[in-house]
Amino acid sequence: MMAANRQLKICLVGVAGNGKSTLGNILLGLEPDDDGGFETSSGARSCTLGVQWKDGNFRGRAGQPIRVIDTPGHGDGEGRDKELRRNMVEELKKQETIDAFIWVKNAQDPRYTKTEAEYFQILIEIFGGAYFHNFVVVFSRWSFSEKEEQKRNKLKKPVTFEGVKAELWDSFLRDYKGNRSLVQVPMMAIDALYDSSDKSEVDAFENELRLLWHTMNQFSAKPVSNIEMALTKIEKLKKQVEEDQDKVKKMKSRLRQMEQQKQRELELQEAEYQRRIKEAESKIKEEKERMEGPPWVKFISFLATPLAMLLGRRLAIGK
Ligand SMILES: Nc1nc2c(ncn2[C@@H]2O[C@H](COP(=O)(O)OP(=O)(O)OP(=O)(O)O)[C@@H](O)[C@H]2O)c(=O)[nH]1
Ligand SMILES: [Mg+2]
Repeated sequence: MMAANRQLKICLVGVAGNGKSTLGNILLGLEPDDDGGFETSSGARSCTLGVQWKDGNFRGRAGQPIRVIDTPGHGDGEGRDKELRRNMVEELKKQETIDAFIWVKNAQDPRYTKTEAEYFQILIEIFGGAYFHNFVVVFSRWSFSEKEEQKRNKLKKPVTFEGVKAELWDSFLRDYKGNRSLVQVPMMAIDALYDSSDKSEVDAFENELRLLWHTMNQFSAKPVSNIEMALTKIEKLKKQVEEDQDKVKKMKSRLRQMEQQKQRELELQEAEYQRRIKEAESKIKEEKERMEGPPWVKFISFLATPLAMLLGRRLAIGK
C-alpha cells in the first residue's frame, strides 16, 4: 500500500527539558539516551540547541519510514528563546511539510505553566490555528506500574491520567475556546524509561506507542515552507518600544534640522535689513547734501550770518 510507505515527518516541540530528544530516540527504536540518537540532557540545562532531524523507521520497524525532527526547548530566557525560535522557523521551512507535531509534556509536573502557554501560543501563531489538527500531546515520565498507580490513588487528591489529561484540555479550552480551529488534541503517555520487567509498564508503553502511530497516520501533511517567525507578548512590546524610540530620534533630528534652517533664514533676513538700513542712511545723507547745495554754498551760507551782522553794525555806526 502506497500510504504505508510514505515517510511521516514528526516534529517534537515543547518547553526545555521535558523529554523531546528522549522521545525522539524511542520513536526511532533507539535507547532513550542512545549514542547514535539525539543528545539528551541529564541536568536542568537545555541541551538541544538547534533543529536536528534523523531518518529511520518507527520503532526501527522496516516499512514504517519516519523523519524525527527535534527542536530546542523554549523557556530558557527571552533573548536566547527568540534566536532559537528564529532558527527553528528557518530550519522547519526546509522540511516543506510536517505530518505531526508532538507536544512533549512532563507528567510529573502536570501544571500548564505560563511558559508553556506562551510557547504553545507562539506555535499556533507560527503554524496557524489549523495546526491544531496536527497536534498530539505526549506526556513523558508517567509510570503505569501498579505500584505508582496505587501511590497516586492514595494521595489526598488522587491523581489519575484521565485527570491530568482533562486538566490540560481545560487549559487549552481556556486559551482557545474562541478559536474555531480548536479540535480535541489527542493525548497519550509514554515513559521512555519504563521498567521492562513490569508487565503493566510494558503493556502501556506498547499500547500508547501503537495509539500514537495510528493517530499520526490520520493526520494530513501540513505545508511549512511559508511559515513565519512569531514573537511573545513581551518581545512584541519591546519591539514596539524600539520602533517608537527610533521615531522619537528621527523627529528630534528633523527638529534640529528645522531649527538650523530657521536660524539660517533669520540670519539672512537680518543681513538684508542691515543692508537696507545702510542703504537708507546713505540715501538720507545724499538727500541732505542735495538740499544744502555744493560745499562752497555751504561755506558762504556759513559765513553769511556773521557777515550780515557785521555789515549791519557798520551801517549803524556810519549813520
Ligand atoms: N523517567 C523518565 N525520564 C525521562 C523521560 N523523558 C525524558 N526523561 C529524562 O528527562 C531529561 C531531559 O530529557 P531530554 O530528552 O533531554 O529533554 P528535551 O526536551 O530534549 O530538553 P531540551 O533539548 O533541553 O529542550 C533526561 O534526563 C531524560 O532521561 C521519561 O519518559 N521518563
Ligand atoms: Mg532536546
